[in-house]
Amino acid sequence: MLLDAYKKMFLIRIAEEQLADYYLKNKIMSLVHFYVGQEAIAVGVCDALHKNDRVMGNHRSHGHYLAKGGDLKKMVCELFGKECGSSHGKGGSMHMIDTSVNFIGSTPILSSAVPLSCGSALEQKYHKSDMITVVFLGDGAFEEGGVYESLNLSTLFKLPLLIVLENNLRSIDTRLWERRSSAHDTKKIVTGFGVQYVKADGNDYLDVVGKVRKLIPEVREGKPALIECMTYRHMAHSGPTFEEETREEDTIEQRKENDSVLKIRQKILDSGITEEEVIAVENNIKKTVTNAIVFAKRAPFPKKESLYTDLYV
Ligand SMILES: Cc1ncc(C[n+]2csc(CCOP(=O)(O)OP(=O)(O)O)c2C)c(N)n1
Repeated sequence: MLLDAYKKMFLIRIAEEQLADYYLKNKIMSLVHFYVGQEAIAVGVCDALHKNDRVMGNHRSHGHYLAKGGDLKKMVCELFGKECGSSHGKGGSMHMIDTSVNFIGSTPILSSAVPLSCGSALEQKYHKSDMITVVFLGDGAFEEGGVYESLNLSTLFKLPLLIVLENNLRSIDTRLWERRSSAHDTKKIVTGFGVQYVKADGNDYLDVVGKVRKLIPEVREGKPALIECMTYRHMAHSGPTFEEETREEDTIEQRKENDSVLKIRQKILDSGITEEEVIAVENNIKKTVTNAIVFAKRAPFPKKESLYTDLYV
C-alpha cells in the first residue's frame, strides 16, 4: 500500500520537475502553478475515494488530476496545447477536465469550484447515488464569499461533500497572518455552519489518508466535512522558481525535512524494501514521464476547424 502511494506521489513530483524545464523553455501554453510539496494531500485524499467519487480542482491541480487516476500523457498534452490533451489543448494547466476518471474539472477563479461541487453533490444526492464530491481549495480561496454560501448550503441540503483545504500559508505572496485577523478561527467558522472539521498534517500521507477514510462514511450519508491539511508549496506561486528571499515562514531546509515524498520514501525503506528496489521504481517513473513529454512534443496542435468546438456559449 505504501509503495503504491509513493509511486503516485513520486510521479506527480517528477512530472512537475521535468515540466518545469519546459515551462522555462516556453513550451507550455498556459500559466502553470506547481504542486510540488503538497503531493501527500492529493494522493492521501484520492486513495480514500471510490473511483466513481468525483473530484474538482483549482489553479494548482496537476496533483489532484493524477491522484484521481488521470492520464499523464493527456495532462502533458494539455499543458503543451495539443489536441490529445484532456481538454483538447484548449484549457491548459488550469482548466483540466477528464470525466473518464471522474475528475469533473478545475477552475482558477478562486473558490468557484466549491459552489460547483455543491451542485455536483446535490445531483448525486438527488439521484440517490452512494458517491461523493470532493473539492480542493487553498487558504486564499477559503477567504472568498462563495465558500461560506457553500458551507451553509451543504449542511442545509445534507450534501455528500468533502472540502479539502490545502493550507500552504500563502496566497501568492501574502502570508496567512497578513490577511486574517488574529481572531480568525477556521474550525469555528466551519463547525459554526454545522460542517464537520478535521485538521491533518498535509506533509504526511498516512495522516491524510487515515483521517479522510474516517470521515468518508459520514460524508456518504450526507454529513459534509472539511479537512484542513497544513503544508508548504516548495516553488513560487507560479512557475518553477523558488522565492527564498520573500519567505519568512520556512526555509528550504525545513521544507526538505518535512517533505512528504522523502518521508514516505524513508518509511518504505524502513519496511524492508531495499534502496535498489526503490531506485528501480523511481527510474521507471522517470522514464514514463520522459516518454509522456516526448509523446506530447510530437503530438499535433488542435486543427483550426476545432476553434469553435468544446465551447459553451
Ligand atoms: C476570484 C479570484 N481572485 C483572485 C485570483 C488571482 N489568484 C490566483 S491564485 C491566487 C492565490 C490563491 O491562493 P490559495 O487559494 O491559497 O491557493 P495556492 O495558490 O496557495 O495553492 C490568486 C489571488 C483568482 N484567480 N480568482
